[in-house]
Amino acid sequence: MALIAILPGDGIGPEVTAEARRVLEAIDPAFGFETEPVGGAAYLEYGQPLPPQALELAKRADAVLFGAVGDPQFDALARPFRPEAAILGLRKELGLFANLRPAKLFPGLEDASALKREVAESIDLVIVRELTGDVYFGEKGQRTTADGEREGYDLMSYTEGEVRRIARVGFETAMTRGRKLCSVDKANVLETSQLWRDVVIGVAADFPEVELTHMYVDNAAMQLVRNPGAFDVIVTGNLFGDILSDQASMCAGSIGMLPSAALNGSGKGMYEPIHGSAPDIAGEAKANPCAAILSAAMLLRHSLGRGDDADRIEAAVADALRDGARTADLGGSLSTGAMGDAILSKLG
Ligand code: GGG
Repeated sequence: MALIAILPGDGIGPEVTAEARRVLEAIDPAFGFETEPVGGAAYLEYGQPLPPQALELAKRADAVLFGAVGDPQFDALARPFRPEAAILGLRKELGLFANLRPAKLFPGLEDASALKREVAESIDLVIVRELTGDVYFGEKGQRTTADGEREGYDLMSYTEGEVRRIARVGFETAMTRGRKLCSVDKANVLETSQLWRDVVIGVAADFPEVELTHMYVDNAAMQLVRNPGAFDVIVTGNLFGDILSDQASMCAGSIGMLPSAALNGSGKGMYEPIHGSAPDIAGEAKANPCAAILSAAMLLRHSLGRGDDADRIEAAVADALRDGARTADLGGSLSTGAMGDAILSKLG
């Protein structure tokens, strides 16, 4: 039976992954689970954010359910010891180059959206974010200039191969949906983006049924709040995708609603809510578990070949929300566990 690695991480990570695990147990009591600390929690216990046993578990498991990492108490640490090194290390070690971030407004959440109701209703898109390149993984550091000033740098680079493989995921995703792909870059300024655009146009030849458009990232940020319904699938780089998906989440009601799947093309994947560890509400049972539960649904669909069970979970979330179940971020007062109960009660 499938082994699911749970890496809860920091802050609200353990609270939301606990609810996602309850849902997975309800789907199939035979699933196996193993848990290891990562992030700040692992640093405190083992002196490193991604201990070898956590990485070994992630490699051995059929799929990984990740919570969130980060805490201001670790801000002064050198980068390799900071909690975020766990998430970046896992993505790199597992080769998880493609990040699917669906954003849609669940019926009933119109008033929670940052947008006007009639605009909010139209949002139903997927952001395909490149996940193992760009400034996150380029050469980085701090140095002193000739004038004696401190200077920080993060190299932005993409190879043709890196762009080609994420572009293919973008086109393939568009083929499963509305057959519209918007490639987001900053090709009027950045060399990486000019290469990005050339390569995406080359890949488009293999997908004649998909309507391809290009948009500068600043315009995409504007269009996401002006007319999100115009987007079907967005393919973009690591940094732009990180920022645009947080923006899209507020259009869809809350950052607590957006799941994600990080994939490497082998069936193996790491699934996590797009939100961070929210240390301000950690331990208060206020966190919205929907994004983690929807991430568990993506895990079933993409890594375990159980699309019907994924559909059941997504329908249960929609039903619970339609009945008025709300955590604080959605304007309600349910605890994390009570929101999990509301969703479980709809699973049938
Ligand atoms: N669950 C998402 C999370 O923990 N985010 C914190 C983080 O390090 N994010 C960086 C990124 O997603 O690239």
